Amino acid sequence: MANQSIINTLRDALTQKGISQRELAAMIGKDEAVVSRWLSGKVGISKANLELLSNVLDVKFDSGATVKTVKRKVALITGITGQDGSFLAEFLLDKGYEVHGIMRRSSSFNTGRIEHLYLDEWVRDMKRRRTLDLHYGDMTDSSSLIRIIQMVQPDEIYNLAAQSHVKVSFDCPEYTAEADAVGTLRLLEAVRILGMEKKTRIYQASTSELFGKVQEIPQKETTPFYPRSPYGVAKQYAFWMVRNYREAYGMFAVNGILFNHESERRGETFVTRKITIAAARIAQGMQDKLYLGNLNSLRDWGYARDYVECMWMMLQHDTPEDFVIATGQYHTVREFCTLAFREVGIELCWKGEGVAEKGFDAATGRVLVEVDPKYFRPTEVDQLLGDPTKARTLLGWNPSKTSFEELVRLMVRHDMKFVKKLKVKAEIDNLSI
Ligand code: NDP
Ligand code: GDR
Repeated sequence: MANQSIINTLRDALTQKGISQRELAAMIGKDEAVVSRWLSGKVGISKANLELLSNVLDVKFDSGATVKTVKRKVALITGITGQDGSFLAEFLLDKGYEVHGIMRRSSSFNTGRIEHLYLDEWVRDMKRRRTLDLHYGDMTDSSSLIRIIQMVQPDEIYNLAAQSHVKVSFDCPEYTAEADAVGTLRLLEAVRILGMEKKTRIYQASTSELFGKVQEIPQKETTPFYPRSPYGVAKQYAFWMVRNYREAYGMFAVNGILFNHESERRGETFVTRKITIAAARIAQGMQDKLYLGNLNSLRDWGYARDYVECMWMMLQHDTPEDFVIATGQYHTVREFCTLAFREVGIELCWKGEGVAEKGFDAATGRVLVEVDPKYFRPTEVDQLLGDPTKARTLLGWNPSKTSFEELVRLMVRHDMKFVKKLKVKAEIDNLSI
């Protein structure tokens, strides 16, 4: 006869995970009748089969015959299709989390950054239980947020969804407020309406844009805010809402005040990726010139993969607190450009001032970079430099894991390959016409 506690625990695991006897049988390659006999206690389960069940169901066997279910932590990521969302999903899956993401409907696929995490498995067997699940929703739609949070019952929510482009926020200020400011309120309210204030920890993607016209250098957690764009103002509303819900309802809700972080997955209209793609295209003869806005702008640029780790660390901390996340070093847009072009073998030299400034290929004298005032912002954030001391001391986070030079290098190397593929594809398309 089988040990009753094993049977009970296996039954619980199947119920918790919503897996039928038939599905379990398919998952472990056995006949359904065998599983049925195990669960009815008519036959015992061998040690090898217990091990197999342990692996597929995430149940742990101790040295005695008892079995304890190890509940995976459940995380919900808004903005999972974005740069940070994709890195965070990878990070949490590696940590053994069950990960859910909210994606919005779009007329074409917007899941390019996360396809490697779910598509294979999904295409192979749609019935198989996945550790990454996507749900349609939108930060402008409370009902979708409530429905998803109720269904997923997350232990942790990472609110990364936003209209995140500062320049675009001047063109679409109302939508930016809806998604970035009121959207955050909708999320907080959803958790409160569902009575999950004590269960669910919330991370809010706050930003160095809160400091805007900086009131001190470097900026730290206590530096006063002075946002300079509809985006910055919307994020300031969200920042204070998170703090207010923490103080008013005792929620574990925290702000990560993250400075610019970039990667090979960065959106192509942000300045770093715009530069690395252009450098790669120019080097491969696919583009003549790069047009930029403010070359003097100073930013504290880090690597996105390093920053998502810190989001998680904030939610594992004993107390809910806000943290500045930055490298503590800054560079101009011009410096980023010089380094990126050097990486593809082009040495730039700069001549002229203001809108007349140009970047020349030192070897050929060809103009490769020019200023176009259309990329200027109505109000600019001239410089941002963060002080990550609190995160380093309290969380043990390492702000210098990836250097500025390494960041530029890894982005350019990625884009050289990326552009090469585009070039080959364009050549094949031309041949087939
Ligand atoms: P991205 O622009 O790459 O990603 C934004 C994500 O939000 C995308 O998944 C996007 O979906 C989604 N989204 C936009 N609007 C809505 C909406 N109305 N409802 C649901 N989802 C929506 O940003 P990052 O990954 O770079 O940044 C993540 C977060 O961190 C953002 O909130 C950003 O403001 C903030 N932040 C970013 C910093 C950075 O340097 N990267 C620094 C500080 C803060 P879709 O793919 O369909 O567009
Ligand atoms: P930012 O990033 O506004 O800091 O917001 P972005 O890369 O757009 O601009 C950085 C600086 O570069 C200057 N710049 C240009 N910017 C763009 N996009 N295109 C250009 O051609 C160009 N030329 C010069 C800008 O004026 C600016 O000073 C990012 C976003 O990820 C936000 O969501 C996030 O909150 C902040 O970083 C921290």
